[in-house]
Amino acid sequence: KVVRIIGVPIDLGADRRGVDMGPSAIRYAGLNARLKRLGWIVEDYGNIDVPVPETREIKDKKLKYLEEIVQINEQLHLIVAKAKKDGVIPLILGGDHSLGIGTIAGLALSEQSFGLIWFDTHGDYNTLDTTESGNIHGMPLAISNGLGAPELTGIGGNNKKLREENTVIIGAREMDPQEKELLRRSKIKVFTMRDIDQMGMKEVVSEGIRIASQGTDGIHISFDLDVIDPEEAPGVGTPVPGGITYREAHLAMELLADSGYISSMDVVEVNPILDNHNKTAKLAVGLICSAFGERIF
Ligand code: DIR
Ligand code: MN
Ligand code: MN
Ligand code: MN
Repeated sequence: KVVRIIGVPIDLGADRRGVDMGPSAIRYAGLNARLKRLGWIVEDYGNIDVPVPETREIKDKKLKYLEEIVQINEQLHLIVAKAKKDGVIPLILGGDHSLGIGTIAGLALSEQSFGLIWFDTHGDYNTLDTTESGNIHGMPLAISNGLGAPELTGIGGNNKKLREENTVIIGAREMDPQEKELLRRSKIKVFTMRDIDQMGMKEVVSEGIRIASQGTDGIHISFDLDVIDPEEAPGVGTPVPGGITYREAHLAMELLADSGYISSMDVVEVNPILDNHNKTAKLAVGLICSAFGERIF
């Protein structure tokens, strides 16, 4: 029972500065001690080296900071692959969601297969052709599915790294028009906020677990804190009203923990600059603990 924490203080994938402080805020909220109390052996790898935007320039407005993001995800994918090889659970702290590219590329190098549950307001399924912002944090799911800039899809080998039929998005409520079209043409299962309203979180997550676990060795959770309503999680890169509640988020993590399928996790987009006394980082720690087996009673 070993969890290896890997911090990725990156904010090159998004316009808003501040998510680079996410790993620090999450550790400050007591992550390591709480995981230890749950009986986990915690190996903190520290943070990956990430360049500061002010020291770089944007070369391509459709793929901002491409070179830097490639270099960071090259590092990350090797560290994640090593964690899998060592038989520990990688827990990646962001940073913006562009780090999802490196995590998944690393997981794909492992002999163990995985399904994916992507908790997010957004589809993160933009490509070079569909992006309106040029921000790479809006692209990691598409990149992992082999769509987009070859410099990014090529990390860890030029393959499609996920199985569409084992991939699920939960909590979607804001997508770009062309991104939506592209996602519709995939086999990825999208549960929107409306689905959660109608079916309830329990049904949505149970169905998500069924899809992601079918024929796979485990489930990777990629959790963008912006999926939670900004009332509860104000400190995120891009707050959007109408998100899931504090309780729904915990229920989702508890059901995933009960399933026994969790094999890796990203927790991304915590922005301490927009936060209220580290509320969002504290919530992130609580959710990680629920995912790692903490129970109310
Ligand atoms: C938007 C926003 N779809 C983009 N994406 C965000 O920039 O591509 N993802 N905020 O988390
Ligand atoms: Mn995201
Ligand atoms: Mn998002
Ligand atoms: Mn994002």
